[in-house]
Amino acid sequence: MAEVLLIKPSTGWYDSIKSHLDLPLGILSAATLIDQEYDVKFIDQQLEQNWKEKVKKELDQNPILVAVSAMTGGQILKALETAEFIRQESKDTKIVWGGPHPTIMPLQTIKDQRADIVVQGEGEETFYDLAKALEKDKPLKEVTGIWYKENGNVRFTGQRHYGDPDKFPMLPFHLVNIKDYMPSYFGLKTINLESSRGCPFRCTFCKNTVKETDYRRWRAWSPKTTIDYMRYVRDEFGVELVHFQDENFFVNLKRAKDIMEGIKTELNDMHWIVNGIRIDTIDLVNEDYLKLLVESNCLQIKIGVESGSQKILDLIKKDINIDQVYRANRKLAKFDTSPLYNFMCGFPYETKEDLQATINMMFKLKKDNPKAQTSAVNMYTPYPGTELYDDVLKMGFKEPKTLEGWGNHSFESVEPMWLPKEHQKLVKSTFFLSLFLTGYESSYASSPIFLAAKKMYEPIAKFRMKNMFFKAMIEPKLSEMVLKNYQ
Ligand code: B12
Ligand code: SF4
Repeated sequence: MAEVLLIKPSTGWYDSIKSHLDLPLGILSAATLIDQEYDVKFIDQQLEQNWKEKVKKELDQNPILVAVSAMTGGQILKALETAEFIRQESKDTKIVWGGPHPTIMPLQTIKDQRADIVVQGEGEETFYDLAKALEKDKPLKEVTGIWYKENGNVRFTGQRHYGDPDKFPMLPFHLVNIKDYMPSYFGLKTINLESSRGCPFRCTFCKNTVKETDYRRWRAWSPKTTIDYMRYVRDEFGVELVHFQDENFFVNLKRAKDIMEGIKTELNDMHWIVNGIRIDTIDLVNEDYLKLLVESNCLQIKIGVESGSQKILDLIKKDINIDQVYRANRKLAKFDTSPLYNFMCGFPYETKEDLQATINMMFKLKKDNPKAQTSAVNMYTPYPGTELYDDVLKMGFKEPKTLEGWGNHSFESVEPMWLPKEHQKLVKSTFFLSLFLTGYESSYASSPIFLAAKKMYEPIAKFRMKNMFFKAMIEPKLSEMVLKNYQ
């Protein structure tokens, strides 16, 4: 059986504040079809200190391709380091890139000499067709959804429309040691899964709105498959809680209801939490629906609010209003589930007043609903292909011209030059302080060092944040030094 080697590059900064790894759903999903016919090997850089040795060993088996996955940001740097190593060790091995970044920036990715082929968008079918073509020496132009080089020219074979998830085989769990990816959330053995992909909404900062992709077309696993998946991970691995990574779980309310009923009646010893739910969905559904959510053991729902300023919500086309946010929160307060509200800052045109409105909203949500938690106020990072990106370009943002540049493009390092200098400082201080006001202990398996620091610093962070008292903030510099030594 021919071999295919998959490598998941480390994600950088996030590794240092987390005590566990996320199941690498992206690259594992991409492998679901090829796993049926090839000898697939998987290396997770975060787990393998000596990954280079392992890669070398696999290269001796002459894999038909080596594949890496990358999100925009630090993961690209690790993917580049990996690709460089492969080139050095075996210059003819085909290097394939996939994942969110190559999907939104395929041309620049394929132009890099450390990439031979880019898989754009959903991996399952394209990756399978590609492996087949490489194995049988067939022309790459027959594989829809890829970018490749031919006689020095870049070729694109056209966009592939995404498949029906229900038709995909189950994830190839056997490729990983599942215990490495089962942290304890809420004291329960947890695993990441998905039940849907994409989102039809139009938020101007979100990768789902990138024009050249099919991400806005929402597609989902059926309630039956979702329940079967949950049952499988419970019975095989002892999983007690499933964390759905969906960007918008509730697009089809009937489907979501059927899943909740299935969990309640067939899997009542299991729990779940979900990433993607919109505030207007909570506002829309009736109380029986929320009762069912609780009865199906949903411990947490993560809701993107993004800003407490209506001006900013309108700018980013979030299509929600402030009243809805408070109304939905009060409605949720009657139920035994914990909403975690996600916020962002540093959007273009944001002022001190907008930021203050966000901070006020965070405190008010917790006051109105003691079970409510808030995320870190993540700094807006522009992604190419989104509507807001064009604005920040006009406002002075210098687009990275290389993959390395995009590797350094993350909130830790991007200078928000679309904002006045004074506001940049406010944004950075807000982000830093918000890290200490999150609900990480119960919902997120954070590293012990981070949790200890959080406990000590929380009262100061609360005072500074509430009053926007950011004078003499030496703390971010200090923590940067600590993190650097810790990494
Ligand atoms: C879990 C998660 C994380 C985890 C780890 C993710 C990982 N890759 O290991 C952590 C917490 C570390 C993380 C961090 C961040 N994340 Co995140 N994260 C997610 C989340 C919620 C789920 C990822 C997932 O498992 N998806 C399910 C899989 C199946 O989808 P997929 O990865 O796209 O994979 C498919 C294809 O892309 C393709 N594919 C993927 N890999 C490969 C490889 C090959 C070889 C091939 C052929 C195909 C292929 O096939 C897959 C199946 O079809 C997504 C949202 C989402 N639902 O996707 C955001 C998401 C990936 N994150 C995002 C962002 C913005 C971030 C942060 C920048 C957030 C922040 N402000 O700090 C950081 C970046 C960290 C860094 N330094 O790089 C964006 C990515 C945007 C972008 N341009 O890359 C997403 C899409 C959310 C969003 N809608 O904006 N994240
Ligand atoms: S609702 Fe969420 S996932 Fe959907 S487009 Fe907006 S930010 Fe993206």
